[in-house]
Amino acid sequence: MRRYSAFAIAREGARYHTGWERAWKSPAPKKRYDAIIVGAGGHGLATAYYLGKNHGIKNVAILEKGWLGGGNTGRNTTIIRSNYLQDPSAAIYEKARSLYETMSQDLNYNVMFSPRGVMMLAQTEHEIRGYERTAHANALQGVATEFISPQRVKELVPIINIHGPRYPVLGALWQPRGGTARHDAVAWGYARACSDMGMDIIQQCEVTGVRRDGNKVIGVDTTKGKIDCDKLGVVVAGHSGVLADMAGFRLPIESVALQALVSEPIKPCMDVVVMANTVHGYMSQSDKGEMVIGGGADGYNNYTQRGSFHHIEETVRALVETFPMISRLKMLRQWGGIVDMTGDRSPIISRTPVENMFINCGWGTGGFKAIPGSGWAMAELMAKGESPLADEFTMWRFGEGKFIDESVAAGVAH
Ligand code: FAD
Ligand code: PYC
Repeated sequence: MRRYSAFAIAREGARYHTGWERAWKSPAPKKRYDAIIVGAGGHGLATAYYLGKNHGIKNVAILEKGWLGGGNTGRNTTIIRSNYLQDPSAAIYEKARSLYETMSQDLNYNVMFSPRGVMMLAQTEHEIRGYERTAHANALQGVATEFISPQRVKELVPIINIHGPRYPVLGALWQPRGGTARHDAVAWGYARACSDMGMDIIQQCEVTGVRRDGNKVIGVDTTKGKIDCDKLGVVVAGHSGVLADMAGFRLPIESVALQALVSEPIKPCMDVVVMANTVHGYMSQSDKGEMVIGGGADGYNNYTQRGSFHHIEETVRALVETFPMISRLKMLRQWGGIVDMTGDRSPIISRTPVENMFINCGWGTGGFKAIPGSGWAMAELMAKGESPLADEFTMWRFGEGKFIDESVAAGVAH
């Protein structure tokens, strides 16, 4: 086991946070790789990392059309939890949550995992039943959650108003080992570890075509030229449909914007994460003191990575009854990311109709929490042709009617 000290972590963090990452030199692509991963978001980087670490496959390139972590990975609100209903979901999200617990040591990079606890408020009778059912399912799955009373909610979150006239707090699904992590540190930590293994992370390199010999993938066309590979992993979130189209098949994915905003920094006032799904809002406090706030997804499909004023208004208006103190906060920043939604709100980790081409997408509004588990499963699938964690998440389940319905656990309105 590598030794590291708090000082070493701080020094590493400073090196990245002061702009070292902006000077990351993308190497020129080689002519051929054993595996190419398209997309240097968290899921793509984690896939490459576990290909090297778990399966010894290190002649790997990660191709990114923008900059590493610049997609949803660097735009998300970092909630980590594994309180899903269905067994295959609980397995992969809990695997991911448990890998987050030791990620800083594993990568020797401080990802600031903070298991401060996540609660999902029940504000209707219907939600009480739903969350009690999830707590029972989680008990059988070995995921530690419990349904707690309104009084316990108030003890854990003193700033909450549990007696709202329209949306009283009737209880909550509580996962004490859920929490948050620093999103860009997760991307940079995996990136550095991949680079240390000799992998190439090539930024400003957009994949523009998938090349095949018959039905077998042989490489990609990119804005930096042709590159050959034995295996291709496509991990591009909201652009998955575009890549599938290049390879000649269709995916059941819709791309929509999900927005978030942060307030000015204030003194520590809330040390857990709260999601209020009936009112379509959620909130946590960052280490800098900003209140991190998000709402539901936009109601129409698009590829515009932007926020909008009407969305701020809707989200904040919804949350103000439950958190009256936010009515006096100044908002600082707002942004959007393009999330890849499937019909059953569960991901796709799958072989494709093209031999040796694999796809990982459909994490929708909730994939940050899954990054290590997803990378673990995708790497296993690419290396061995199968992975127990990924078995149920094939793209063919939509044709077979074997949905993994997680519309409640997804936790964000869409
Ligand atoms: P991305 O990080 O988007 O990476 C995909 C990469 O592929 C991008 O960098 C893109 O540039 C690249 N790419 C695309 N096309 C090409 C191409 N042709 N060639 C090369 N590269 C290409 N999840 C949670 O679990 N908890 C949360 O609290 C949470 N909050 C969220 C809040 C917001 C506002 C948003 C937008 C999302 C949120 N999510 C959350 C969801 C989460 O961010 C995503 O599910 C996750 O980050 C997806 O990671 P990824 O690696 O698949 O995608
Ligand atoms: O999946 O927990 C989640 C989430 C919260 C906000 C966006 N996604």
